[in-house]
Amino acid sequence: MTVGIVLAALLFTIPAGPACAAPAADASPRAEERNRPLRQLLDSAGRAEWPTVAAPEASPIPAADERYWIMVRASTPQERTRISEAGMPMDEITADKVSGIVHVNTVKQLEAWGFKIDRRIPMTEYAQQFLRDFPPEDAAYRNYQEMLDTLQGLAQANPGLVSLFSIGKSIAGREIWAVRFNTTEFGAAPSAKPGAVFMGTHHAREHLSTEVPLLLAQYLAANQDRPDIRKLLETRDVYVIPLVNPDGSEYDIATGKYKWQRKNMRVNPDKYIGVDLNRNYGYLWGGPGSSGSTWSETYRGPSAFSEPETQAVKNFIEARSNLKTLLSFHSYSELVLYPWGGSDKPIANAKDLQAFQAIARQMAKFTGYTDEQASALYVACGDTTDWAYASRGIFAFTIELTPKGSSGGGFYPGSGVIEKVAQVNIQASLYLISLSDDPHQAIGKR
Ligand code: 0X9
Ligand code: ZN
Repeated sequence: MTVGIVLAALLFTIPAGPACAAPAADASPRAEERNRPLRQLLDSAGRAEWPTVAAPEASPIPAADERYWIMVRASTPQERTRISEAGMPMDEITADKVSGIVHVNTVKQLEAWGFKIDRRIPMTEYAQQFLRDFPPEDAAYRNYQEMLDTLQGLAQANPGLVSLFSIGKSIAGREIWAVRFNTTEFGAAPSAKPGAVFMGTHHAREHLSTEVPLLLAQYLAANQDRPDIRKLLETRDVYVIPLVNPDGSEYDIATGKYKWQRKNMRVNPDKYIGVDLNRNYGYLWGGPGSSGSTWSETYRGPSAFSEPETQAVKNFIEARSNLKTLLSFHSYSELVLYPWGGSDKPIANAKDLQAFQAIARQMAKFTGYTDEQASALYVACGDTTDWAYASRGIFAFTIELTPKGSSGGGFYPGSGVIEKVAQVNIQASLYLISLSDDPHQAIGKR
């Protein structure tokens, strides 16, 4: 299916509205790559100019980098002066060594002058080792700062629609950001309009689950003048929290090589790192499918909501009684899941169960994924959606993005999948937003 056809399906039957204004594009190669998927998403439909967001200047690795990181023996100021004359900035100095990044000519000069070079690493390798970002081939994925740049750009460009605020801090002190789409209320002001919340990346390595809600937010802003989207925006209170676990996510990419991190970055008393945030929510906390061992990938934490990240989500949701629907993006497996996940019993309220099933079925149609009760995958207590439904009556879903397997799937499916995955999940998300006034209306529309 072409992008145009997908978007035509997405946009229901209402014709396109006028294009949005586009701020100046960030022309850096990295920003170009990062903005590419969504540009295609929109431009190929012949629709809105894409409002690109200014990003900090990137430092791409030159194609033919003639520099080296080196460590040279030097113990006196005189030696260091001479080394400096050869063209070496001394980034680090110890009693008997200096290290820094130099051109190959400096290496030759130092050797000619008789200096002993203990270590030399080509710059391309050095950057791979120490780059605090996604590997270059996955530059389209946004790190924490780039995600924040995107959200700030949306809020600045759309003051009558988008507001940005933090729902709380992570265990390492990073803000957990939310953008709100509401035409009449901003920031933390309460709203009587039915609310929908979209979240991503409870699990650090599931970076695609940050991109999808981010792209949903960008889509809503870019298409705000389309009559169907306008109608949704005027009648709903929509929140997007793309990165619930910012510490884990940044740790996962900190060296330029993925770390396969799942949990948050809590340093447990025995020094094992992390709590599984999707086992830390308060409904049936501590039950099957979660672990009490700190070393476990499904460690549930010492108590329900022990983690600042889940506590922030809890506070956010409990402060907003208008929230009616929730979608938490994870990866991977191509599934649309509904409660219960902590029990293999079905939801007792027959009308709610019917609505959950009908909505999941429809979202599965939009995405091509499989819909089922979460426990059909496996029983696991303490996840977001069980708590949201049990404690707040919210129609809460988990979507597992991307296929299984190594090619175009798994936790690191590559940047090539972003556009397609976003397209179908934006459709499912718009559907969920549209139902948020009364999720039961889905019954009978299967
Ligand atoms: O195990 C999880 O938390 C989710 N899968 S993931 O691979 N992203 O880790 C699935 C949660 C679904 N809920 C339950 N089965 N309870
Ligand atoms: Zn997950």
